[in-house]
Amino acid sequence: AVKVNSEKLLCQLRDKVNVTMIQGLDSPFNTSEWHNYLPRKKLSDATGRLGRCAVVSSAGSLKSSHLGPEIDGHDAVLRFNGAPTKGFQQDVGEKTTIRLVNSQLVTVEEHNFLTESLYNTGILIVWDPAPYHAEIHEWYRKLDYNFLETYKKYRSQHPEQLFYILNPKMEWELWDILQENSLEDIQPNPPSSGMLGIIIMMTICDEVNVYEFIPSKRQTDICHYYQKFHDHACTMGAYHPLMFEKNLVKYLNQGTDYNIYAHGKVTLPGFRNLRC
Ligand code: NCC
Repeated sequence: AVKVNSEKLLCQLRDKVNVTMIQGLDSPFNTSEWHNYLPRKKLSDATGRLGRCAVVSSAGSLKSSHLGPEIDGHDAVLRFNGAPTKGFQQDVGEKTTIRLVNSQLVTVEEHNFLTESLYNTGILIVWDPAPYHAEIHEWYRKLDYNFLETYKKYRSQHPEQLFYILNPKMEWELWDILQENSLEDIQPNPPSSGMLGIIIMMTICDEVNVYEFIPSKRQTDICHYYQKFHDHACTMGAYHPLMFEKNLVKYLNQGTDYNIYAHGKVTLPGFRNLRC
């Protein structure tokens, strides 16, 4: 149950959720050392104005979807964490314009973030769970995963690849809207990479097609399309308020219910096309 109409909700998202990347002016990143690591170009300048964009969830229901060509037909494609394309092109395509990764993936060594070639394509954005409405300073002192050393190393090794740090303000601005529009109390944890990625794309694209965030008829307990691991929580949520995110996205869908059923596809407008 969402409390306002979908046009209003879209306007709330546009006006209340600030999608920005950490910049050299943001204290405590305003040092000469950090100045060399953080990209100088704004994300929107780097990508240019994008028309149709795709967001590809990592859900197991992408398996056997044959959505690859349709996904690659977009101007830009956003993927998450360690989701591969090699070997899965038929179902998920091969274009990667932006990859949004969480700080755990960057930090925990078993993920091989520094050596896996998967990460060398496209623009990277990393995010880290921040304390509720924390200022950048407080977050910096209490990082959920201390990813900054690995970030610097990666930047030194791949200076030409754009690699942003998401301003953590966004997490809780978005969470507040999820909470305001829900009749139940939501767990006080930041939204999933999936939901953050959808909002990022809505700020830089005219139209965003999201695949298998809302599950199709292929819904499965298999967590990821690229692994054999089963866990119902991957789709329904445990730590992240995934159910609430999905209710909201379903509510905002401008496509048909058939597209959800058949392709797990939701169509959302870019923020710049709204009349608020
Ligand atoms: O699994 P994960 O997410 O990398 O998936 C990316 C996004 O796709 C959507 N998704 C995924 C699986 C599924 N069955 N249904 C879905 O809708 C979600 O929106 C999800 O956000 C994350 O959000 O960053 C997350 O990351 C993983 C893990 O850290 C990374 O894959 C790196 O290994 C988390 N899993 C664990 O920590 C065990 C997951 O909770 C959230």
